[in-house]
Amino acid sequence: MTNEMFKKEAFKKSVKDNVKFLYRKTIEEATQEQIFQAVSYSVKDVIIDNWLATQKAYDEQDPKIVYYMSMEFLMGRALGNNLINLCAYGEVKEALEELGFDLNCIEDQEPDPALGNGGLGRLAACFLDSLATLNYAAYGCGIRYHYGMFKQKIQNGYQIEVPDNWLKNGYPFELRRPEYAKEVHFGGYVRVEYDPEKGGNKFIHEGYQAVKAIPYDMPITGYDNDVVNTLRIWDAEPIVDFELDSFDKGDYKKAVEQENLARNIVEVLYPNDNHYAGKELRLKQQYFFVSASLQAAIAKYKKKHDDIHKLYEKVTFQMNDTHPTVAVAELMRILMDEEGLGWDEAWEVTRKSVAYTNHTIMSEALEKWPIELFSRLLPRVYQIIEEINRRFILEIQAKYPGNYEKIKKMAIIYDGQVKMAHLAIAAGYSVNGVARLHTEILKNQELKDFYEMMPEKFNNKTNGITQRRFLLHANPLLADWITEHIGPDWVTDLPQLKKLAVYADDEKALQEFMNIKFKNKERLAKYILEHNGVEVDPHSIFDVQVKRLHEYKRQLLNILHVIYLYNQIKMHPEMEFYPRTFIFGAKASAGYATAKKIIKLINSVADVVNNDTSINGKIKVVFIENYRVSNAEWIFAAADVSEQISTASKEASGTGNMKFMLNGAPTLGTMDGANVEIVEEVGAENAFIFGLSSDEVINYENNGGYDPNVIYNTDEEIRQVLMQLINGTFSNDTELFRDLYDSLLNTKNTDRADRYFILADFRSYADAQKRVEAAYRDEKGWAKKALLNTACSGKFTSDRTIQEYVDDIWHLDKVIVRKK
Ligand code: B1N
Repeated sequence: MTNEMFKKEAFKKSVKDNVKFLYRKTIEEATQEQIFQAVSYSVKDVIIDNWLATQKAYDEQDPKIVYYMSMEFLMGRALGNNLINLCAYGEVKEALEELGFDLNCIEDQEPDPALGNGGLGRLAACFLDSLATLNYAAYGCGIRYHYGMFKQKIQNGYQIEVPDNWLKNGYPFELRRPEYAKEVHFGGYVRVEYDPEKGGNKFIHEGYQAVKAIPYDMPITGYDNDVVNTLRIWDAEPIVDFELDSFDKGDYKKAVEQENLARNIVEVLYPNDNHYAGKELRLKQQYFFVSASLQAAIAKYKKKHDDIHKLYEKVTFQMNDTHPTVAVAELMRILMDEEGLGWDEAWEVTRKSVAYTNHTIMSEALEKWPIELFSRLLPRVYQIIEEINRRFILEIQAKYPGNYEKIKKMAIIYDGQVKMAHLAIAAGYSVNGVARLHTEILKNQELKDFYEMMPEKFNNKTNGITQRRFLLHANPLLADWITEHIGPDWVTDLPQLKKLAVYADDEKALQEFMNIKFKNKERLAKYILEHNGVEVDPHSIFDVQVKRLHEYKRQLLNILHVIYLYNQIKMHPEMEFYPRTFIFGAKASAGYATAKKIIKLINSVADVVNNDTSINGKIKVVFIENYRVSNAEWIFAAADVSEQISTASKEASGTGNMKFMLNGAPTLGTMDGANVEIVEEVGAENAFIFGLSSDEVINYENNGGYDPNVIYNTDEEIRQVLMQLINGTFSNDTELFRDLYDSLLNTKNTDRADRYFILADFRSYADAQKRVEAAYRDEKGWAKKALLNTACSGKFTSDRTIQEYVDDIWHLDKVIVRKK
């Protein structure tokens, strides 16, 4: 099913024409980047027709729409993905070859739109792919950051952050829509006036600063169904230029301030993952895109419907964590102050329209805004939150008379802070966690009081990933092999992969499966040589941990274990050891000192180990610079072992774990997040599980932690590894890693020692690693495990996740797009 446009000759002509129009060049004269632009415009041309057809279908069929509200969309490159979803990848590859170009190199010209940090942002991107593929009407709503996630350079082993100017050459897959601009107001004060018509008070917001929000739309193509949905990201522009006339001299200062506000607001993505910094600009960003998105959604609804009381029948807002939770109060404001509804009517509409997803229980990620800041920046919105809080407290009191503990724990405003999660739960009609274990922890621990008061709101939606990007595009060899064996339906029906299980004992199939893995390892080895200058052996075990750097994810456990193995090999040169390549990739938040120090440690260990000829290259350590969506695709395809080693209870779900599994890498992990469900699907014999359970961890935590010094004092080998952090083994500066050493043993900090149970889990981890090695030596046994991981990964498609959101939360209708 290909489009006319993708007939080779027509496509080649279109590319040539674009090169001519855009650059006044012939195809021979154009640079690779210019070819990328020209090809993208040719592809966009096809997409625009589908986009129009989709809008028309939505207009005619009037389906309910979900607005996925998220501060982050980690889209990754669009060109290859669009070609995949348009089923035109092969044709376009050939057409370009005939013009003398390699599609892979052309794809490589595209900046990686990195408008997100990690899992939360990438999940949003996978959800958009699945929504379009499943024929649901959806908008992604977010921010057009001028600078996305920074580029990471490694210099002398340290992370250096380089600005990501992704818009520098213009981004071909976006469309500016100035006709849908909206105004957003900050600061000022609220004047209360009696309105005789209403028989009540009117609230008039005055003295504010205004910013113009301009939407840019990016097309989201569904797979082979002609659907094109929209990711709408908002840019900010000053309002002064078109209102300058009305400014008297006294307003000049304000005009300049407004201009600065507009300039700053969308400048940069906060590079924090699982961490709340409490910055005023961040709250401005949140309100900015939430207000603009809600205004646009309501304007669209009103075009077709005249009863705003029934908004929730056609519209639902999913809040991706608490970051867009100000939506609750903003919707109330619009309904009351602009649409003229009374409180009770507005509340009825609001509580039926908004739903909340929780993505973390890490306490440092909880958003709690100081009242002073909040009320100064958003005076009217704050007023509304106060009233929501007052009424919510009355409800708590009615349910638990005299129980003031409950109020203290559950109030939306308490201790001088606005607690965004409490607001989201009090207002939302649904509260979900992102893996079964995580949801259980929410219900029984973190949000226990809320669950007891309103159990009907709570539900689980285990995360998923799109197989279109993370298998079909990322791993073409395996994708083709699978299609040869079970047909192509897995592309939109991932549980079909189960059919591969019959090959689990078929020697030829296993051999082919592992040959593909080997080719992917060669591809990655080449990348590593080109980008890191390190030579790695594709015959070694590729043991991979790629994800954001965070203490709870325990990259430190991994590298300490590498040191331990290194010591073992040095001490027992004759011992059997299967060569291993430990591959890391991780960005650390710019302000997260411990995380950055762990990056330095990994690189320092790499320096020592990789250059120690006495170990005959048995261990290699590689830190892949600038881990991001585009190189992730190659990394997952090449992995033998998937390191998912977070402290149990801390990783809400994880989604990288699913991408490894899909590509045939068994999990080496703790019983945390979605690992639990991965093991359930693939069987414990096809994974390597270790460590404390979440119950054990939570138990320790509720009782003041545990004492790592007992382990330090009794386990000589662990003690040696720790000593090596501070005795000059990995740095001449013996103080360099002192903080890491201290964090584990608490000889200096007042904080709890080894918060993330690294020493507690060390032995169990080392054992699991031994089991990995033994299993890998058994070639056929390993191939079977690898293949079964792919075969059993069907549950983890985001298509399944989205269908569950639709069935249990959103209740959307399918839309069929037919082109004339
Ligand atoms: O969300 C992912 C999960 O798979 C991960 O387990 C989880 O860690 C991740 C504040 C976050 N939770 N919270 C964040 C990101 C940015 C920020 O500013 C918090 N990210 C997650 C998808 O469910």
